[in-house]
Amino acid sequence: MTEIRTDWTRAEIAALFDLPFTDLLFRAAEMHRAHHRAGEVQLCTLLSIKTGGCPEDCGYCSQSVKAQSGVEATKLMDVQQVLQRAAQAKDAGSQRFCMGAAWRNPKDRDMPAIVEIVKGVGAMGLETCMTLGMLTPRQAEMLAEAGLDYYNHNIDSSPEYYERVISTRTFEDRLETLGHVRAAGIAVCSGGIVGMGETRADRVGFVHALATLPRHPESVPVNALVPVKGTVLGDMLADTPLAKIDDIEFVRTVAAARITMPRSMVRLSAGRESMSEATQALCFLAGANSIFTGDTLLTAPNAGDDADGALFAKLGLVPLQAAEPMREAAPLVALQATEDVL
Ligand code: SAM
Ligand code: DTB
Ligand code: SF4
Repeated sequence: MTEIRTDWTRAEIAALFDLPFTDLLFRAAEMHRAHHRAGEVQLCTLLSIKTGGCPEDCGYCSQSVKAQSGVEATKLMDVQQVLQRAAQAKDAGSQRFCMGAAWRNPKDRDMPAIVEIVKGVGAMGLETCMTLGMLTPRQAEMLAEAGLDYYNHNIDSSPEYYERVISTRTFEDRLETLGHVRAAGIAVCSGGIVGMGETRADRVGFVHALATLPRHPESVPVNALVPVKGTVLGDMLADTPLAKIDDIEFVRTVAAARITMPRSMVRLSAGRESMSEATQALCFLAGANSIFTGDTLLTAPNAGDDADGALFAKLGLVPLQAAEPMREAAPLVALQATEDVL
């Protein structure tokens, strides 16, 4: 069995990135097969339960008050409405329901509704994940007591590049919240974004920061930047056509995450909509084993169930049969396109 290491050096991770592409893929695929059923991919659904008007200045985000993205600010959704959307996601075959709020941090007055939502979604037999911004230790405990399975809080990039993308909170702030989440006993979901104009060294630093946490995040989302007009990064990239992340480099990042964090679920997250089927297939070969399904992420478009059904059928992939901290078995039939396509 592979040794799970948290003492990776940047030089070792850089050496992985530098491998000939097929060697890197081979190693990642081997690691994937040693720890996971390689033909299975977890299906997760996202819902923005509180959209826009966020006081943070994350340069990629359509929901920041600093962005002129046209995203309208809303209040926290009604509990029953969220539960209805969770039920729809479950019917569509989703296994994890991830809820995001455009907050710097939840206010204590928001917590009773959040707790009710976690309990309600968990009772449906869905894995629950929330991303609400920074948490106090007490808020993390409240979420744990409500039965929250995962908390998503991304480190986003290398510590050095992070400061160039976000100024309203620090990398250390992010780590502090991750510490509170761990201490409360909630599984950690933390990853970041590739394609924000960072260098290879930043991508190495990003994987290194995650792979050297005291415990690896159970879930590692790797997003490709969705360039949104009106955001700092979206506008910057629009003026620099060559800045879009190279597909092979994106796959290399996924592979490095898989090799350094063998047991984690590596999620091919935002940006799939503009990725070719072949690139997505390479990501699955490189060890990605989780995706977001449905037409929308939080505010940006996503590939959609029909496209995913067709892709799964083409690639012979099936939804994950049973995820680790699952409360009860999820339905297996999700994306039915097999006959249509073959
Ligand atoms: N406000 C909370 C926070 O920042 O922790 C939760 C919501 S935030 C939208 C969740 C994550 O989505 C961010 O950390 C970032 O990694 C990712 N994200 C946001 N906008 C994105 C974009 N345009 N392209 C790719 N990923 C994005
Ligand atoms: C994550 O790493 N990616 C998801 C989830 N965690 C919350 C969010 C992606 C957001 C993409 C941009 C949008 O929809 O606005
Ligand atoms: Fe706010 Fe999260 Fe968007 Fe940053 S990424 S602006 S914290 S919603």
